[in-house]
Amino acid sequence: AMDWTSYHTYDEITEWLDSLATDYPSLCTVEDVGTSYEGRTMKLLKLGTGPATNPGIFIDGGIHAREWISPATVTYIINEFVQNSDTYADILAGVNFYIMPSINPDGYAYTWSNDRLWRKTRSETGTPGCRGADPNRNWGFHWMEAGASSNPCSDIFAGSVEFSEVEMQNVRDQILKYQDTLVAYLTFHSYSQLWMYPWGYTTDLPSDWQELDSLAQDAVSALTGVHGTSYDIGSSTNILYAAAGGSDDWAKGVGNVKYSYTIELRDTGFWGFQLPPEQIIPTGEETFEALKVVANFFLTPR
Ligand code: 0X9
Ligand code: ZN
Repeated sequence: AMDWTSYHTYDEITEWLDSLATDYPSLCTVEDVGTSYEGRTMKLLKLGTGPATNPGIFIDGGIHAREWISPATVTYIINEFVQNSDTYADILAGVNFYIMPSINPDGYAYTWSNDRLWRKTRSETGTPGCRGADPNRNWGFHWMEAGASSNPCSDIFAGSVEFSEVEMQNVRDQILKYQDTLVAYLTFHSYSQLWMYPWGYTTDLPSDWQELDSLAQDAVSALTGVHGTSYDIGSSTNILYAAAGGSDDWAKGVGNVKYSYTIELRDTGFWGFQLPPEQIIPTGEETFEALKVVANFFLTPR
């Protein structure tokens, strides 16, 4: 059974998603959206009670294999909505969530079986002993222009071509499928406690950055209000580093999703990627408050 007092394997997460669709058919559905390089099934959960024309929020987690708090937080969010659907009836009736908690299944499985700190996918590169591309350097918008490597042995290897990684093709195709309704794209990483918006390929800011900044400020205020956790806000190049080929830049630049955010969850480096499981619930609680602010922002007044 699922819980948020420990981390869970890819298979456990996948089976839990299927069980939700069986147990709460009026709230959510699950769809197979493709297969990973090593053959794992990738799933997307649709959550919401309103029409398909409602504003959509796309959420993913686990793009970097070792960032375990990300799938744990995304599943926490799903569970919170499903278990308290009466409390959140307005949100669920007014926006649709399209959620993929673990979009690098092979890498994630490898962090359980072989190397806890693996980051990339697990595809063959042609260089023996050097597998995988950085899935967050692989997206086809200003690909390879900054902070990415053409060396297959590098942890920031961008891939042989843009969208070389089948897992990112699968996520891209889902964003395109719901593109007409999507108002926000949230991708969860760790760590550093940052709420970032584009661009990641340049120090330039998008023309509408003040709107993205303003919503981020409101979301982070709510987050900090729960346990006092502090976050920095800004464009990813300006507050972290330049890195092209990220999913956030593609969602905004090609997918045309206005409010595109990369959220670096807890902590600021004491535990780093190996955040103790005791912090899953508090991280989930504060992140959920931030997500509610985002969702309420898009609720059609009625
Ligand atoms: O480098 C990354 O992909 C992200 N940081 S992490 O430590 N989780 O690897 C930040 C990505 C920010 N967005 C872009 N650079 N587009
Ligand atoms: Zn990451």
